[in-house]
Amino acid sequence: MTAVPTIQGLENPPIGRREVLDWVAEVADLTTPDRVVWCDGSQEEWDRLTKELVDAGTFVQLDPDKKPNSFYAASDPDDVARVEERTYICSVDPADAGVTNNWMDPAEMKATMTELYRGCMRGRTLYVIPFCMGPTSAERPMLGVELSDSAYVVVSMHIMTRMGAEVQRLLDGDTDWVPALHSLGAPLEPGQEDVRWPCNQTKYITHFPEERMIWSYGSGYGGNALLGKKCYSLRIASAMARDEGWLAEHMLILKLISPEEKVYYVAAAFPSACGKTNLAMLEPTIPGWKVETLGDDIAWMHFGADGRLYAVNPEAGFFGVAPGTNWKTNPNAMRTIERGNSLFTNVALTDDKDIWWEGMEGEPEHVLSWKGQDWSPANGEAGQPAAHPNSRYCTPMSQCPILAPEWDDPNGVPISAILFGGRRKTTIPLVNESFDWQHGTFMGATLSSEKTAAAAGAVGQVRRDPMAMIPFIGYNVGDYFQHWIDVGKGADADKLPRIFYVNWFRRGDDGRFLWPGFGENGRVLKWIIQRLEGKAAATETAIGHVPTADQIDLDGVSEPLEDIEASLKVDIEEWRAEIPLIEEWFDSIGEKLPTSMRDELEALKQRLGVS
Ligand code: GTP
Ligand code: SPV
Ligand code: MN
Repeated sequence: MTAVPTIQGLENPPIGRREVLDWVAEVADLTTPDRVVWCDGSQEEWDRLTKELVDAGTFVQLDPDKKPNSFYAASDPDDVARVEERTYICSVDPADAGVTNNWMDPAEMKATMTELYRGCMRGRTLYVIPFCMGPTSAERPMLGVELSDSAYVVVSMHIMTRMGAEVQRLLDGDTDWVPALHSLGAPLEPGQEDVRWPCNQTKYITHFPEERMIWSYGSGYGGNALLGKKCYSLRIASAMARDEGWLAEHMLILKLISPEEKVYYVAAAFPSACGKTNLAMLEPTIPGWKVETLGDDIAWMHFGADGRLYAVNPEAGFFGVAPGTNWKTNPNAMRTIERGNSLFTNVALTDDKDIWWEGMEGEPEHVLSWKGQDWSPANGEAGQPAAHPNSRYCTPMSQCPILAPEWDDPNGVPISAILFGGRRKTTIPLVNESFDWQHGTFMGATLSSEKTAAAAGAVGQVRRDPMAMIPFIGYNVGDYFQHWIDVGKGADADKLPRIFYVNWFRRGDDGRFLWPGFGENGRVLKWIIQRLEGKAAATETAIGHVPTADQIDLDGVSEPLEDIEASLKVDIEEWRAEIPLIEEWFDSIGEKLPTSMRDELEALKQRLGVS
């Protein structure tokens, strides 16, 4: 089809690729924006759009002396997190979406959403955002084009993805690209005044895995709207990875340097708001050990020519949980945001135009809460927090003072250990090493965690969150487990990463954390590395190789030894109580559950003396 000349900006595109141009024209025709803007990722574009967002009241510019070139935004109170119940995998066969995803027939979904999209950008601008996930120098650059009517999305994509001339050049070649359509669903009638955070009560976050296509509607928030992130890099990429023999995972990537200057790369999957960013930027408390960061949320892992598994972070920024971040828990995140060029959403705004959140040092006398209300420590809106529990900072990775120089290497880094972890008050010990890859896959497949504020819904409830991927697997969870098994089978066992299961969140009777966490987690990393080197002892238990307190370096830990011991305890009764929960979870998967996972469960029951 040809371009519709009535929409300003549709002519003279800086892109030559016919399929892209046709798609833009088709979307413009359907959504009827006032104008089309072709984004180039430039500084000029950032300056122009952030100014427009300030003028519109969406952004408040922060004091440049405190946070240069940085902005504050408060969302609609009903648009604060991913909406899992509105997230769909529209595979042709419902069995390919499986038991953990919402499914709708792709044709039916397209019909429904096409009606929602009709005229939905009236009075607004359609931004064309070409982007690349992972280094543009990759053998196969992972391209996408997001069409969005949100300037907030454009500037967030500046931080979170690679944009710019090189991406536009690549897009004009013949590399595959993912179309990702996004609308706030908030058309403006002539003369109608805009709101600060336009969105729609009706929300759809939809994936068409066979077509490698994303349609999102109604939300302006993070993982619902920045479509390069969870939608592309996990849900669509996991389906690509299944078809092509690699892994797309919800994992941080870190580099650990021992006192002997030996280098190890570790990937770790924890559910949303369970400590990935914190571990990725760890400052170990034990002398001589150093961490450098490569990624805090997503890892793409491919086998290299040497048979090892190499990880690349597809993102270029951190979209981190704000509350709890401070100079003690995560000094490197604080240093990264201090350098400015950052966006803050749903945190509190101080009277001197800086940001604050629960857990940050220097509690102010007065702030505007994320809901725009007066808040002070005393009146605290009847216990309401000043910052939303899922408030976020969005900041360029390049500003992180401990960024590993190889973060942008298209070949990635060879992974020595994979960690799974969740937030559990009981049962799960501080650290546990799997017997082998299949047992490690079982650990991941049965990972459980208390629900956090990163997704809408009740916080605190224990749910299974396989590989920390339950909201992000773009296909059937049983097939996903089989894919993990197959990846292991296809590899040289000696070269595979070793798999561990950690829990920083076990608690005592009074609710206190048994393990100090944060920088002290370096002690657990040290034990893991020494296991790889064959230098650390462990105790073989029913659930895996678990250290006793004297097998971990605890020199200088101030917590009582009994607490550390309790954090490491393998309590057979607690584990017996866990079995029916695992059985229920496996039963829910049905016939696609691999027999090897059933075998692992039976073996665990035997070791626990459960019939
Ligand atoms: P997403 O960005 O949602 O995927 O989350 P994440 O996994 O990166 O979580 P993050 O590192 O941002 O941590 C979330 C919350 O857990 C913060 O409030 C942290 O303060 C807290 N947290 C992180 N590490 C630890 C730890 O070792 N111990 C304890 N007790 N809390 C921790
Ligand atoms: C998560 O929820 O895991 C996040 C934030 O990292 S979001 O981008 O909303 O997915
Ligand atoms: Mn995440």
